[in-house]
Amino acid sequence: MAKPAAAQMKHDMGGMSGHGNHKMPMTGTNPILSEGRPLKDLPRLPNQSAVPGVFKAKLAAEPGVVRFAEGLDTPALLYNGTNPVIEASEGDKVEISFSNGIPGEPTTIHWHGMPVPADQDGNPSDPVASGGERIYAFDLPEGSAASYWFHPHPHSLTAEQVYRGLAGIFLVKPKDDPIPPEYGDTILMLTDLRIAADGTMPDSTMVDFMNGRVGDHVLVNGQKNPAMVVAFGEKRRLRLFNATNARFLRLKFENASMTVIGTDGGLIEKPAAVDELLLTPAERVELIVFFDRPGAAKLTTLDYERGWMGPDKPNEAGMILLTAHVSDEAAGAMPPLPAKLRSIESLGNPVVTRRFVLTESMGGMDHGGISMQGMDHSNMSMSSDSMGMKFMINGATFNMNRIDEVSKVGQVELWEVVNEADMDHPFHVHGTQFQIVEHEKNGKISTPFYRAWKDTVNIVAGETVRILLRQDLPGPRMYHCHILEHEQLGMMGTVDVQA
Ligand SMILES: [Cu+2]
Repeated sequence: MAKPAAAQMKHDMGGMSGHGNHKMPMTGTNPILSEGRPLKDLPRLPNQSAVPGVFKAKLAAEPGVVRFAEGLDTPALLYNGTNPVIEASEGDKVEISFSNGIPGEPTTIHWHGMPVPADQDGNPSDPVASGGERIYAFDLPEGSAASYWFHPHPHSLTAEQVYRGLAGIFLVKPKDDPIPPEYGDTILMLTDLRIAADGTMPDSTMVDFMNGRVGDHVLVNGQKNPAMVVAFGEKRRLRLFNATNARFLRLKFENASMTVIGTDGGLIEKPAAVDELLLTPAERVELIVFFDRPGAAKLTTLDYERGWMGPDKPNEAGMILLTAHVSDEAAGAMPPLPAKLRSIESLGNPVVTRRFVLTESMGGMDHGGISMQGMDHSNMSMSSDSMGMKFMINGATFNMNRIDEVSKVGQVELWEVVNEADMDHPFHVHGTQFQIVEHEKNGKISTPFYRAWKDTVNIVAGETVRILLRQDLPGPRMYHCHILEHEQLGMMGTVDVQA
């Protein structure tokens, strides 16, 4: 029998303060999650405003209980008891009355990728205390239609609040959508669950802090390998959100064809057929999947080397995330996908160049020299700073009271992000969308296949990625690694955008 949620949460929340002797769940005793159930839609947050062009709702972050495995209650942190979807339109005014019902912890809501004012964007410097309330208010400008998401961003607590369940989807719809409505519009929110034999989520270990926390099960809308039924010849619009703390998802659709139509910041210019794609933490992709073969089409994972350190390297390949059963009955006539989806102008010539160098330090030892072989991980749950692991940008860990860069509203900048670490780091910038100019590794330069708006880009170990960006709203903005444990251990900085 599960303990009451609040008591359980309190117990679980103690894990990062260093009392540390929680055991890793034993292999073989892990709960089995049932597969193949019909794919559920995440619940929509109802609009409480009757005024056209206004979206108003209440959101509460609070402890709750989720049934992931048969007969087991999993204490979690949720928004209104779930992972809600907010759907609004370009031009709308948004007003979210937020309350923090998490016992003993501050939190914030960060509107990931959205062009919201800095003081409405849930910065760590704007916490909502436990029991406190605030209103997040912002307008959705023309051209902002995209697949965004939202999650907490409090100082030193983001990683834990997110893996315990706090995340939601924010869809901004365009006034005129070029994608045929016959394709539907399906949200697939990918999360990563680690669940112990008693149904609880174990505390993070040192390996989790090093690599980012990877779970036992990658879930879609909270379900393991859910099923959808499609007609032979049907085309479906699928929006994939990587809402995991640290999973690198190299994805393939077996027995169906994938075409990319959108990225973090909305539609790309022209559809781009792909065989596979890499979706790193916090990234989104919009796909048209063409079910052009009978049988079962499966969204599966392929192997990816992202520079794992220490033991417990997860097997990335061969997970089945979603199964589409293709019926024998042919779909009705499907309108074609337009050849042109939108225009994306280049941001133009930068007037400022900034350089950000990403490095790791493992407790004073050279990161290549640390040996994790044979370490007993029953005792590896400990406070993150006790091991002295650091993740840095330009040699410094995050300091909330320090401005690292000073910029100007409307100024086009070239950011050169250099990964001198041994792991990949997905780099995210708040408050705007950027354009990737090029990737450089070992002197070899490659340019993206298509122009796209992005707010998160994976920087492969040893690679330099150059991006163009412009902030249109003033105020302090964070930039950080979206492996949330790395963000927590310092891989974050602040750019102050001046009016
Ligand atoms: Cu990182």
